[in-house]
Order: sequence, then structure tokens, then C-alpha cells
Amino acid sequence: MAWQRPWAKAPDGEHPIGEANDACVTTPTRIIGAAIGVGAQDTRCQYGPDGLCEAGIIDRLQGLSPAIVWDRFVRPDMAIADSDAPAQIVTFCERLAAVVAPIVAQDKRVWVVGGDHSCAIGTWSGASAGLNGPLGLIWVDAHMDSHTPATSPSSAVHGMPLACLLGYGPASLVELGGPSPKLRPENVCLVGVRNFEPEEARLLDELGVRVFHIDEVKRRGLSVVMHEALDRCQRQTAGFGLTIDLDAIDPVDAPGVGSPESGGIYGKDLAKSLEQIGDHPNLVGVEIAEFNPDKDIDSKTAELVYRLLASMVGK
Ligand SMILES: [Mn+2]
Repeated sequence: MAWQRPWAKAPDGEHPIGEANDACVTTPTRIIGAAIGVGAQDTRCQYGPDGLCEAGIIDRLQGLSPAIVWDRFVRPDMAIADSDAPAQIVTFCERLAAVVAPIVAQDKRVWVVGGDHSCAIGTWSGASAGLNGPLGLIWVDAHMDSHTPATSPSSAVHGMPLACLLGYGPASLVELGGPSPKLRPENVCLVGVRNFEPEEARLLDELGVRVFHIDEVKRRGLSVVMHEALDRCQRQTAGFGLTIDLDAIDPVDAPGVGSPESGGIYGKDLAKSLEQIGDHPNLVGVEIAEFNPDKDIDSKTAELVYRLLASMVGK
């Protein structure tokens, strides 16, 4: 199915733009490294952003356009013990939200590279605070990330960020950086889900969040599904974001992730879909989470992070 991109057409319809994604190459974009790991049982995703720097990925991303600029690392508070994960994550996400909010308020884009997926609470609370109106979010993930402390078997916060953003979870996370909820259910879509607990599915079902399970993605094609997700997330919102948990992608293409799940989306298919979203004028940011450099094989996953973000700017 051909993509329809009404935003890429001039008002008179004679001079379509966006073929080379020129518009988004010049959109000022800030890259933020979200070095958090205590949201997961295996904490090594904390080395994700440093791993991307060491592999030269951040330099290459900046080389895509003068408009794309590294901003900073956000790191955990050394004064808080790692054993106190909840306190660590609250402080970390407050810092991250405080960095993201002004960037979004200035109509710039954020590219957040993680870090375990608990960073999404900080990124999207910040985006919600910086945006003048409701936020939409496409959540690409093998999991639902919609546990609350009452339902989570592991208590790991990287299994809870979507629930928190929807208003379910500890007040310290739910109300972080602004009033709850940060997201309304009708403005959220999950894509690529293939492993979840019934309690999470029940919460999302009751709220009416659209979930595109992996079977539907494979049956209808990723580009069709992403187009539908995009339509839903931008229709009633002032802006929308995209959060990609690298475990949504098949471990063949993304071995270096926190919690690999077989039978996922192919990296090249996701990159192709992102080309079609990158030039949307209402896109406020992209987050790529759960990169674990220790588990990467031949820099495959690091290269994929580069490919996905480069696709956003038509490169
Ligand atoms: Mn996730």
C-alpha cells in the first residue's frame, strides 16, 4: 500500500515536498543519552548510550545534518544507591523530563537513546510538559510495558512505563514533571507485541488502547500498521512521538537488547516505515531504548540504531 502523506504536499498540490525528507533534515534535533539501567533486572542497558558513542554512532548521526546535535548524557544520581531502584528512577526521569521539555517547547526534536525503557517515563513526561496540547505516542515493543507494582512479577520498572504515562502506578512516577495522565488511551498505539501478562492486556483493553500484536503486523504488513498507528496518534494531538524498544525487532537483527524475544519485526522493515514518519511536521521526538552493548554481536544492534535514526531524516 502506498503511503499517503498529506503533510508533504504544498497547499496548491503542485509542489509536493518531502521526497528527500529535506524538511526534517533541517529540523533542529537534539540527541540525549539516557544512561539508566536499574529499571531492569539486568542493568547493563545503562551502558547503551556510552556504547553508541564508543562505536562512533553518535558522531555519524551528527554527521547526517548540521541540524542534528548531541545535547548531553542524563545519568543516575550517584548519591542514591543502585539498590534503591524506585528512587533512582524517579530522580533520573525528573532530570530527563527537565531536559526534554524545553527542547519540545522550542519546536525542536529530541532523539533519546537509552537506557532501559523506564526512561520513557522521563522522555514522554517531558514532551507532554513541553507540548502545547495532547501528546500522541506510537510504542513499538515486544512487550506491553503496562504493569503496575501490584501486577508485576519482577517489580522491574521497565515493565511499567506505559501504565505510568497512562496514569497507573506510583504517584512519584505517574505525576512526574506535570499532571497525570501524560497520555490519553485513544492517542496511543502499541506495535509488535508478542509477550505479555494478562493483567497488562486487561488494563490496556479496559482503557481502549489499540494494540497491534505481531500476528497482525505480519499479516497486514508493518507499513500498513504503522500508517494506521500514526493516523490514530496524530489525529487528536498537538504532537506525537515514537518510542522503540529494540526488543520489538527480531533478535537476528537486534541481538544486543535487554530482553530478546524471537519472532519480531525485521530491522529493514522498521527503517523503511520510519522514512515515512520522519518528515511529519508534528513529530516531536524518537526514543530508542534497551540497547545492551555487552550482548551485541558484531555491532549489529548499534548499527541498527544508526540506521533507524538516519531513516528518520531520509538518509
Ligand atoms: Mn519496552
